[in-house]
Amino acid sequence: MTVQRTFSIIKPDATARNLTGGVNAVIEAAGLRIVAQKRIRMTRQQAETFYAVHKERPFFGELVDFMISGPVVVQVLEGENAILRYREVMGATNPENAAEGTIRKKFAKSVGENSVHGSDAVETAALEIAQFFSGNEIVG
Ligand code: 3AN
Repeated sequence: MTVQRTFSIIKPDATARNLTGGVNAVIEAAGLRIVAQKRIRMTRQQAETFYAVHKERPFFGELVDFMISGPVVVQVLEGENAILRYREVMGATNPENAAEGTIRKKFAKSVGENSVHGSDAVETAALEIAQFFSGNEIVG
C-alpha cells in the first residue's frame, strides 16, 4: 500500500460558480483526504512559475491569465496512490472526453476552463505542494 500526497487546484471557473464544495464532495467520495486547503488569489509570477513547463505552448498566456482571473483553492490530497487516483477522479483534460462521474465531466466548461488541476507524478507533486504550502500547514 502506497500512501501518497498530490497537489490540487480548484480553478477560477469553479470558484466563480460556487463549486468548491461540489468538487470537494467528489474528492472525498473517491477516498481522498483533504489534508491542507486554502483559498488564494494567485499572482502572475506564481502562475507563470507553476505552469513553467507549458511556457512554449500556444495557450500559455491564456492559461496564466485564466489562473489569475479569480480566486483558486489550493489543496493537498492524501490517499492510496493519490496521484493517479486524483487524475482518474478529475477525468480527461478536455471535458468532452472525460468519463461519467469525473469532476471535469460534471463541472468543466472547456479544455482551458477545466475546473481542477492535479499533479502528474511524484516529483511534480512534491514541487507543487512546496510552492504553496509549508510543512506545518499540512495536517494528515
Ligand atoms: P492536465 O491539467 O490534464 O494535466 P495539461 O498538463 O496537458 O493537462 O495542461 C495543463 C493545463 O493547460 C490544463 N489543465 C488546461 O487548463 C490548459 N490547457 C491544456 N490544453 C489546452 C488547450 N488546448 N487550450 C487551452 N488550455 C489548455
